[in-house]
Amino acid sequence: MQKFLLIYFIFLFSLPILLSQSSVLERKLHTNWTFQEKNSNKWFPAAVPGCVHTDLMTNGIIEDPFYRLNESKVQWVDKKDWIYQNIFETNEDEIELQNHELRFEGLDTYAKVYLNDIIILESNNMHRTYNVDVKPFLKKGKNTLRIVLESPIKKGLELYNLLDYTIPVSANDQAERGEVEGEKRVNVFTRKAAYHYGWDWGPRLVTSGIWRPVSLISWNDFRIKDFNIKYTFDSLAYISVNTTIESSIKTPNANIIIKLNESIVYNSQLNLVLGEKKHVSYFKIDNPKLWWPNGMGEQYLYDVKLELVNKKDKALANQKLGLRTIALEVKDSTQAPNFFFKVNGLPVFVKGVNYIPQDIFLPRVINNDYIKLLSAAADANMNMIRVWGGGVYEDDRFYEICDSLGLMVWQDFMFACAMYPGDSNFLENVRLEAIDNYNRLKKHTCMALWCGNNENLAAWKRWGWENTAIKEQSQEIADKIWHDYDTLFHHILPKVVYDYHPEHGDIKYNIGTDYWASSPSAAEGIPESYKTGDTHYWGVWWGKEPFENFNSKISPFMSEYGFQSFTEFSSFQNFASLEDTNMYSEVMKSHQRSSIGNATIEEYMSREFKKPKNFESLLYISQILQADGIRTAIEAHRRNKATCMGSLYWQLNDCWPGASWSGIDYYGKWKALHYNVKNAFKPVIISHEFIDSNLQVSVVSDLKEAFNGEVEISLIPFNGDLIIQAWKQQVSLKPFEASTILTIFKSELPKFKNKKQSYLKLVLKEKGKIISSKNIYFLPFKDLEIANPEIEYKAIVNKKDHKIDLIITCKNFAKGINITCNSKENFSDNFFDLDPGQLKKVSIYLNEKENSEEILNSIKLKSLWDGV
Ligand code: BMA
Repeated sequence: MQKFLLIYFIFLFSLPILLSQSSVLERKLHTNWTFQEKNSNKWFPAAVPGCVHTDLMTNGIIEDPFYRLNESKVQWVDKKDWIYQNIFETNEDEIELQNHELRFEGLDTYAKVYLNDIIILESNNMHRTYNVDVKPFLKKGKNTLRIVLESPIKKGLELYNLLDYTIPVSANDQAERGEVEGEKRVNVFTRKAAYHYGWDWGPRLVTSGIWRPVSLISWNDFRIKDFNIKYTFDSLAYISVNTTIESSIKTPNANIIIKLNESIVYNSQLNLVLGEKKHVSYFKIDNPKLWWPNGMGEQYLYDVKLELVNKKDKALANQKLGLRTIALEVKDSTQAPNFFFKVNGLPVFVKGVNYIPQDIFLPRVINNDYIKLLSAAADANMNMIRVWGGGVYEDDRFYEICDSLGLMVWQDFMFACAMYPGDSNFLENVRLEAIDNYNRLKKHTCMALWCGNNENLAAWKRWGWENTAIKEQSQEIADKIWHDYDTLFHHILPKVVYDYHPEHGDIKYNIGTDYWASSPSAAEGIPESYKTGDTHYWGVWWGKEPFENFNSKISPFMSEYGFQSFTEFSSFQNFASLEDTNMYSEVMKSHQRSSIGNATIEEYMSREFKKPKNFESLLYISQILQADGIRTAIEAHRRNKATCMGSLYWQLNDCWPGASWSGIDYYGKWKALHYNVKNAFKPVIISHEFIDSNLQVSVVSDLKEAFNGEVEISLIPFNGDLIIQAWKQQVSLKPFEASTILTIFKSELPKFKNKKQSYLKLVLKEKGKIISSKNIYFLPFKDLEIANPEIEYKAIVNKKDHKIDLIITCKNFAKGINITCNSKENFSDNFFDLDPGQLKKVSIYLNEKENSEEILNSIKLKSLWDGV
């Protein structure tokens, strides 16, 4: 945890800026905005970046849509057009500069932009950045910038009605809840985050707004428009820097200087020309330090600074540079593994998670949220995040933090669970969006893979959409829909990745970022097979299959699988009231968007646990259930690393408060799942599986070096009497190896007479220290005879380190010990099992503002025994 806190502070105080140029004036236009509903005459203060729903909330016009059932009261907002207006001043010095550009990094979505009543831009894609030359329109003194945002629903309906066929779209578009005419699912017509239209873990709140920064950029003479770094390395690294310079003067006397970690490594004269010029500079690094994913080594990042200077002016730009190779290796089904990532030449078992946007109202997500969430992922031993295709291409901060934490990024293009239009306007819009974002993100060391879409292929070929289109429309229409799919995902997007790929420049460099057309798929255009490619396994949850099936449903790369839980009680209290404390209350049903949600949690819970004794216990036990299930999956994937090289569960986080598959709730509270994932993703784990009722014990290592340790297995009665130390064995594993180290035949197992009163404990030690452990229960918890654990704790306040240490013990075995208190922060551990008579230390981290007395008085501990 400490390492991540340190990184957190470094980020807080040194926000890296990608392009900061002294001769270039860059001014954010983020103050003095007002907004109105079009054709009303009342203006209200507005926030930019922001969105209409949050502005309406701030002005007291709507209530918080997250609270109870309020979401349904604000469905009118997306049917209206909105106007945002800003009056900004320019002074004499500024207006004198030769070039002026307005940069819009995010307009959501159908925007007409006027500067001093002259239309300067019409945009229709929230994922794009628009740069507009405003020199002819900018005035000295007052300038009025007005942005008219048309209703995305009205526009969507217009486009929908123009088509003479129906494009299949999943029910995640909650058109009915959105009170859309004819319940038409219009999300695919608009290049806007699909999850705004609803998803099975989120509300339907279709926003409009200026969701990313707006800046006025003014400059004289020249500027660095862009720069890209390419490299190749072994014992020496050869670096080439491609700079695009834009100049409005011709002077022979400019110099281009490159500094690496503050030392000059390149200095050369350059002749500027009017307009754009490209310049390539080269330098070498002796004994280069490499960048590694989390858990495999250091995330070394060089600091590259570029200066363009002449006697009068100076333009600056900088970038972080991590030296690494990342490649996706795809092979045929006769080979194993056949779908895996190699970093710096070594195969990497991918441990990670799927990410969705952190809020339905995107501008509310701030730097701190990125740091906390991504640090939590790295802290849980992850090395990859999949940015799922129904959200957005994330903010640069997201990728910068991933670079620093060693989190590789699997980046979907923004297409999910739908087929899409194929007209030329749509395709060109998407192509430009892909270029914008590919170029922006390729500068990041963390980028590992670009993927065309999420589940569009699966929907068409496996969920039956193709057949329905043939039946309900015609073969010709089905062919057209597939043709449009093929054009977009097999031609346009891979071409962007190819054309703008750093490898495809003047020299063959080896920093790859690959393209995979659809997740899941076996190969291009071929649905998932479990033999090649990646899979989304949803037999558990959607198919109601038992958790044990995670042990056998294993493919070369598990890019999705998951199970839901509820938020903890303190989070519930933020969005609901005490009258809602029933799983089937209107509020609980409304904050559950999976069509089979609460009943499915209840069904799985009844397989494993006794009926929770109250609502609070239900919430808590749902988290234990989810954590146990997903841990089964992670361990199974890791044990089978000979064939399976990746495990990304669904999902890391939430965009609103409610039931979902997340391991961290909307308020940042770690669920039981996240604590358990941290253990399951440790570099070396002990694990088990019953095969034909024989117990197989395995050890899995992701270490680059060999592992030597010792396994101990004991039979422990719940009351702690007569612990039987049953097996002890030395283990030696080769680098990256997973191996079954012991099989205990079923004939040996009955030695443990009383299956209701004892459990088997697997412990893995390295140099005498426990590094991983696992409890095996012989029956479902509901059939075990667990007594009151009689948990006790002692609290020690550590003011210096802002924490409270709890020393916890129990007389009898305790399952899922859950600490709650008023602290806003998470704990060093939680939801853990404790052996009878053992001591466990847990730290509660406090933030600067938290009062330790208050926290101490609010501490409560419970375990499964208290909940049923
Ligand atoms: C996956 C995702 C999402 C969805 C999740 C849970 O397949 O791609 O579309 O939210 O399942 O159903």
